[in-house]
Amino acid sequence: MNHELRVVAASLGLAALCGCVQSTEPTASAAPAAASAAPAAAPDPRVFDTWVPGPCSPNGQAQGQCPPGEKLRVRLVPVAEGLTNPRHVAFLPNGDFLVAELANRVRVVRGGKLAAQPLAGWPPAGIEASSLQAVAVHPQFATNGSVYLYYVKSNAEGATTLALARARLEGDALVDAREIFEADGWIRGGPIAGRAAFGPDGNIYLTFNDHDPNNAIADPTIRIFAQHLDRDVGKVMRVRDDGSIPADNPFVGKADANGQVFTYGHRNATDFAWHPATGELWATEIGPMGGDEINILTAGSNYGWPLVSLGRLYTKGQVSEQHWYREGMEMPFLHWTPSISPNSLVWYTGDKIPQWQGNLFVGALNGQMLQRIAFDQPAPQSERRDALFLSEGRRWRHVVQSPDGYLYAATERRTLGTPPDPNDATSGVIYRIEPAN
Ligand SMILES: [Ca+2]
Repeated sequence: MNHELRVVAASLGLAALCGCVQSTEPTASAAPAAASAAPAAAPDPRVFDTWVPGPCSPNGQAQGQCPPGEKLRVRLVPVAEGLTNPRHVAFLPNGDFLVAELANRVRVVRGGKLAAQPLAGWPPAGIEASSLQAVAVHPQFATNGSVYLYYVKSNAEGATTLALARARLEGDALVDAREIFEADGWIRGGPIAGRAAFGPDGNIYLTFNDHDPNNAIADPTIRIFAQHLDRDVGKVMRVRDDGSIPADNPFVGKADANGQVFTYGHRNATDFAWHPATGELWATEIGPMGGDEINILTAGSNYGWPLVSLGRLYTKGQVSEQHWYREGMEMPFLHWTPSISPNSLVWYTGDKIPQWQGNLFVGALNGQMLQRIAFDQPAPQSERRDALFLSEGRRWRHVVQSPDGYLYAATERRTLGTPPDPNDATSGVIYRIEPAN
């Protein structure tokens, strides 16, 4: 094996079946000396060989007269380092970008350099933000300067919900930050998480997990709220850019239903990606033990949780007495068992790595990989999933495409063990993925 190369783009399933793909080398070998051509290249570029199969070579090997595929060398360039729990990246039209850190800080990377100080003005007096989940930039940012913050809000009783604020970016400050929407999800205890993104329709799509304090036990009392339309937990919501409810939301005017609800029956929907050709809304969702999902969301649909799931509860029990399928509930388009914890997804449409155009990239937390999913592969394998960058040992929190056509990803490390590794706290890195051929 060539020791200069770390081969990490193995198709996991095929590798397990036939052993036909080289395995990952966990040790970090010296990267080639060639420096990145990008202006903001960091001193320690990481280079990986990946594999793009030929058009009639579904398993990555030559078959008959088919071309065997192509080696694709890519480099992970750390653009911003030392971040604390980065959760979400949002690009400005000029290529600068904002990073939401969990501890209520909005960082800014201008001209490829991380500003030392977070943006001033968040959270402002009067907004009870206890942590920051996402930051979104208005599609007309160039004229209105609007930036949105999606955050966890706490009350005096120790309960939490999610809320959305709008602010204006002026220089290095967020000004006039005002809460424009509060989700109907006050619950004491339980994990809480959400994402915010502008859709192509100009509305803001919001996720809210099931917020279930009983997620380690069988008691379904709280998680069943994911099926209740008069609660926002276990939902995807859709609001206008001023926080009001679009008149064409599916449950507007219905009794015992919140107008902001767009889809329901989610355990932990984590991110959105609109299909570049069809416009469909695809969403990652973290299941319980197994049963992670990608769903294609349509207004008003029910995605099953906590009655239907391809995973099991942490008790190892089934989620319900009819867990495999129910009439009127949507099954996932893709699923993973065992879990990889898909926390983000993006379609690659850029020109920087043409071999990846049309592929879906999924960032995984406990799977510690960026997964490349290629569709419309030749029969008998219509879909390929390749695990990238496993040797980095990182949790891939958010993956996004920049205005100039690169993939960027917010990552962090979480070492197992007690007490936690103190270095993990500032292990957040934003990578840019560049071709390195
Ligand atoms: Ca589901």
